Amino acid sequence: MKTYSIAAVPADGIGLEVVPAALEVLEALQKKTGSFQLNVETLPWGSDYYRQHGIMMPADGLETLKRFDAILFGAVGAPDIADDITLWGLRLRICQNFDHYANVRPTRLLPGIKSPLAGRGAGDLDMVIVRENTEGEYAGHGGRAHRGLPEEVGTETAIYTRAGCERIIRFAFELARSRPRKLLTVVTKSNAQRHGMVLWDDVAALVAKDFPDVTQDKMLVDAMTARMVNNPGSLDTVVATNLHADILSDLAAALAGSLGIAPTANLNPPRKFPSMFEPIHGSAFDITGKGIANPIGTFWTSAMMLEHLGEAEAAKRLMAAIEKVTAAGVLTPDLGGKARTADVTKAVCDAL
Ligand code: GGG
Repeated sequence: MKTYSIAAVPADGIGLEVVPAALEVLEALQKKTGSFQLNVETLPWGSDYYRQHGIMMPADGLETLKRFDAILFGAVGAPDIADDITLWGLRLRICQNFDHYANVRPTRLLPGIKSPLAGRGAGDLDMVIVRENTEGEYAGHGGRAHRGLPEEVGTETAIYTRAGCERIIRFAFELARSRPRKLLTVVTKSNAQRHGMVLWDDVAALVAKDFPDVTQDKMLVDAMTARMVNNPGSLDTVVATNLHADILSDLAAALAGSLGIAPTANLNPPRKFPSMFEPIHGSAFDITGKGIANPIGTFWTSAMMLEHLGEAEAAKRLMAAIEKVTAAGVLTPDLGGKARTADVTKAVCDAL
């Protein structure tokens, strides 16, 4: 039997509810299949850790994480701590230092879930957004000067490197090639942003030559939002910069019914560092502690984690159980249902 070590970092808000729910489901899955074992260690990092220690994770936290095969993450963000401190102190610290350059965000309509586009082509919604995850608008380059004075200035410089563009675009082409429709949409804003975004377009045109079997089209990010709403079925694999893809994937999740069901994988494709799996949603402190957080995004990302670890059969089984439960209408309030986190978790365990 194969054994994998998993670092669970629930972190903040509803992360502390959905990650334990996913661990319960993974426990049921390993008992049922008997083909793999997960040794899970939960690391108590996040905003509470910050309140006690002044940092979101220990100074040697990255060294600790390197020992694991994968990381199952919850969410970051707390009402009493600045968002840039929580995000950069934990989630981005891990993604940047572990070179998680490929952020993969699949979206499709699960059975029993109603899209806000119902009756308007939403049935064709089945896309995967590849988000560049280490540079671009999240390069962390910039600063503030003359703080508090009327002449204060803040700069936020997006950085696009040829190497960074090429590796993510190549990754996206490979992914597009592996999907039946072999269609890749490259999203930029190269009419207005005439340096880095034009570099993206140039690199995409070069990389496309290595993928003659993949159809490529180009969209400006503003027009892309309209296309996602008006004709989601015309999209399959999408690649975009860090910020653009972050925004587009929230839209995609909303079109698929709720941010609560959307998963994301932060991958280090050469596997030099453990990859990290998490729901797209944040800490959602408006519903924290109410027991109604939707755990489906964390279950789905757990299936992605299993697939990444090489447990494709178990991943399929978990997805089938999730779909059985959504089809049966066991849904949390964000999806119009009355089920609680614990009800959905139990239903998925039973379905397994
Ligand atoms: N589970 C994802 C999460 O906690 N996201 C918090 C957040 O604010 N993320 C911003 C970003 O990823 O750009």
